Amino acid sequence: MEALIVQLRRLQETALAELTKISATKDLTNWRVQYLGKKSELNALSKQMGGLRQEERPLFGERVNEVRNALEAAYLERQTALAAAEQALRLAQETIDITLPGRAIGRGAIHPISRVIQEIEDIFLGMGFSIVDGPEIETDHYNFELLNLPKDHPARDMQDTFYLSDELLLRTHTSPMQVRTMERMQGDVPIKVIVPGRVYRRDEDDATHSHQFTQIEGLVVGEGIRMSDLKGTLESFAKALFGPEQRVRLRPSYFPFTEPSAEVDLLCVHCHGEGCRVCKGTGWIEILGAGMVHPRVLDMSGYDSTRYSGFAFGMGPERIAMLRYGISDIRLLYQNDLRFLAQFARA
Ligand code: 2NL
Repeated sequence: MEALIVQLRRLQETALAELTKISATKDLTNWRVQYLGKKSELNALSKQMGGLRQEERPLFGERVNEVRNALEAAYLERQTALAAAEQALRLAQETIDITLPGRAIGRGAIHPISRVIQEIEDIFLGMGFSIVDGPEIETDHYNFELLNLPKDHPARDMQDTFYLSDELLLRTHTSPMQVRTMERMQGDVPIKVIVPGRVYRRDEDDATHSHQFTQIEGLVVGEGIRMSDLKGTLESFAKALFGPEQRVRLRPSYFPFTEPSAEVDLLCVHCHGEGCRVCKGTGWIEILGAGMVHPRVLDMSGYDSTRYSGFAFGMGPERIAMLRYGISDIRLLYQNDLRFLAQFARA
């Protein structure tokens, strides 16, 4: 009995000493099998109870239970501690550094040409105009013929054209869409439209010319429409676009599709009339071409020119964008260089 008790104590000491060395859950399982399993030394010792005397058995049994309970308690404690340590390690490894700055997503900007077009559209919508658009591939008929530019007309040389075939071409102005609008309206009045869109001319590209650019044209047709209506409309437009101090000045000019025709100047947006580099000292800058719709154009589109009259105008959003934002080279508007475009992003 004494020897067995000593063996039990030694067993407990060894087992607990081994347990403290364990640092992985897999080794912990092996330990439990070794010291608490069916084939453990503890089990073997407890079976020796049969060889003891009757009165010794309760005490020995009590000792065996004490050792078993001690080992089981130590096992559970170690298991809890190991699980906690392993979880802490996993959490530490899986930590995300939320202080690391994210990758910024660049904010886009509206292209300066689009911005100018939107602004001009808003102004004319406010004056009761409608916006129409149409095809960039047009027929010679709509692009030239119906605009009083017959095949032998010298003004056709002014607009060197990209022809796709004898009859098809890339439109050289947005006027064909205004002619189509008059046709669609079948003699009804009033017509008040603006037509924004891309147009094409065979030109060498340089700082102020592009073979492809945008245009906004306007057309008003009704009874009793006069030159003063044209001037008043463009004056309201100029004030809305460049401020209430703006003024317009008409100079005689020539377009095949208007008579009379005029170049329309605005007070220089840079020096406001003083004279500077931008306006070449004149105090005025040309911004539009305009005129009273030629009687032949009205008649060809189904509006009796003895009863109806109208005015029309055309302008280039590129030129307005360049004046407004101080852009010196028109090509910057087409190259889509992000360093240029990003300057038009709103905060
Ligand atoms: C310019 C000049 C202009 C028109 C466009 C037009 C259209 C019809 C009838 C008569 Cl359907 N005229 N358009 C008239 C005068 C000038 O544009 O310098 N554009 C950039």
